[in-house]
Amino acid sequence: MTNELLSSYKNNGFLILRKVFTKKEMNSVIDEVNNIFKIRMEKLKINFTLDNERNISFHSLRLFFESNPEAYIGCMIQAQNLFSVWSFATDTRLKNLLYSLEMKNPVLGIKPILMMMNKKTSTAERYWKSPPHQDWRDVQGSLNSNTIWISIGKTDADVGPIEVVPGSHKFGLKETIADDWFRHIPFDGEFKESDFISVPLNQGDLVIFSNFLIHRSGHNDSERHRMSLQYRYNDMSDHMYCSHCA
Ligand SMILES: O=C(O)CCC(=O)C(=O)O
Repeated sequence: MTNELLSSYKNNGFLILRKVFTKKEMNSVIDEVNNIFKIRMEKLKINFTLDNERNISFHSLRLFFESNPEAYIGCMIQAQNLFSVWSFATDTRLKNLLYSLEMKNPVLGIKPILMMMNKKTSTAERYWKSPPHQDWRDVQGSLNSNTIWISIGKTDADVGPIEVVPGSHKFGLKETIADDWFRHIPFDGEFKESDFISVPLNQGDLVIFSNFLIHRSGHNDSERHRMSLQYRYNDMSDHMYCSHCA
């Protein structure tokens, strides 16, 4: 990690790193997810077909969701338990990244998450689109806690990349309003709609951001799912966190 990248992370509250994971690694996650769906869909006699990029075809998934939303959601729950999803959480590349961003004793903040989001396979907006928020409000970890968001497939404008407000981690913890999702941060004069920037990523790229950074989901009602791996970390060396959590 160069000093330039470190100071960019400190100033902007996020850092984009390209090609951290290989296509092969990301495709193996896709294959594992496919397998979960395939097993369940075949039992339910729902046609399982792949598109030309190895994903389950959107048509197949939508048919599954519409005919049996409980089973679809069950598959998504099982996808959280995939070996690959958990193995990347402790990957040396991520550990080194955390150390180079000056985390001294990183620990996982919550369980690993795999998201596969699309408006057309969700029962409510809260399942595919998060409003402006800071992860710290929910996770309440160390002051230097962060989130690593890895793009499993291509996260381009069609699928609504994550959107961030550069520098907003310096605002501290913002007031929030309860909503259907959890709690959102209203526009309050300190930041506005046009401050959001979109973070498109290619397969295997990642964005790491401070858990105080204001961010939200982009819009995806395309015919593709937006797939990401998300890991949140705390630092046991943070005095405040250490004295509250252990
Ligand atoms: O992947 C996304 O769109 C954002 C998810 C998110 O912000 C969160 O879960 O905190």
